[in-house]
Amino acid sequence: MFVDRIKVFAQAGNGGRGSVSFRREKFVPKGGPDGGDGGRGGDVILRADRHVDNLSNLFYEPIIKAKNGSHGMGKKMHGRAAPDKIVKVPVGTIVYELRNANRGLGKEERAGANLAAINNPQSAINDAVVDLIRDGQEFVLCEGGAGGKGNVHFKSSRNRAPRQYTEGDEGESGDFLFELRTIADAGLIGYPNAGKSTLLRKISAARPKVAAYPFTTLHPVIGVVQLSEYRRVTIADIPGLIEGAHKGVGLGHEFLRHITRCRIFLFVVDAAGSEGRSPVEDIQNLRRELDLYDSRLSERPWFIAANKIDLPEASENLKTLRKKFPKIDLVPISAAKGEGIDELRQKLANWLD
Ligand SMILES: Nc1nc2c(ncn2[C@@H]2O[C@H](COP(=O)(O)OP(=O)(O)OP(=O)(O)O)[C@@H](O)[C@H]2O)c(=O)[nH]1
Ligand SMILES: [Mg+2]
Repeated sequence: MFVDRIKVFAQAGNGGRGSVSFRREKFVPKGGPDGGDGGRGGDVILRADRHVDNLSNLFYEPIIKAKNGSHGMGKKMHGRAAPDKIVKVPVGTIVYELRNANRGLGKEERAGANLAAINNPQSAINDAVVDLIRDGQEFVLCEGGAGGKGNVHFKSSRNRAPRQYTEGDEGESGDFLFELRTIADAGLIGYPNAGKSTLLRKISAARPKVAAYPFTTLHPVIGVVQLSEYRRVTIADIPGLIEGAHKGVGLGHEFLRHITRCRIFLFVVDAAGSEGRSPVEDIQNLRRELDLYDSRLSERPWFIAANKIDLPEASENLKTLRKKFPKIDLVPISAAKGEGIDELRQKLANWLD
């Protein structure tokens, strides 16, 4: 299962209570207070891990809790600090705190607010708490409570047998929205069946499914392309887009956020027009969808991979494509037959420099 958006409740551990205790030993009358401090509650820590590719582990465990610190004990013994709870998330995870989280709402009200937040993230959530963009990057999402003080701290000249202590502090908690925005150098944009996944299989070790029906790819897949011994780039294959994708038609819109961080876009187009559409219009429509989704995306560098040139209809369309987009780098390829792939790899290196 691929999960790229999920609501999570996180709670750090509470600090342990301080202890009230008095030293009792043979030959030491009135030994004085010796109650130790409580231990610290565990933190909830997020760690970006490149081996994790989506948020599905949180789907089964949407409540993250760190343990409480132990209470203090006699003989000035401190309670044990609780271990931190470390949660691995994919690189590219953005965390938002949900508004109203934890603010005295009833259970149902809270559920309603959270649902609204998920359906309309812009309106109901606060700014991002953190954006985990590097492998190994850590972030303390909820801090554990400090331990309470034992009665040993409350001894004074006037009170030699204090019974005071303090409770441990409560650990931080909150409702959060975790959202994955894949990080890749290049994003493949195209209609369903254009051959995006076939291409990714050809140039990387990634194995997205390929089939002759639309919407074969149901979630983003990242491929690593080894350009040289020292140079590797990542490419994101996202589900096919169709007109209206920015409004949620097809599968497209849900996944467009995965290409918002790509440095370049590679438009993969069926140059043979094998489904009766014109490749030129395909590109124009796709460009419009990007623009409608987020106008900043249409300003990013883009290039064309004119696919399926093994089919005879492609040659005429290639000419029209070149005429229509004279300033845009175009590489004719056949992802299925492996033609033009070497040239495409070289161009990728140039484009990304
Ligand atoms: N003739 C020919 N067919 C190709 C070529 N590349 C891909 N195909 C075929 O086109 C169909 C769709 O390929 P996919 O790679 O699944 O297309 P996609 O763009 O990933 O499609 P979605 O995941 O549905 O968006 C498959 O039947 C492929 O075999 C090519 O270069 N030439
Ligand atoms: Mg595909």
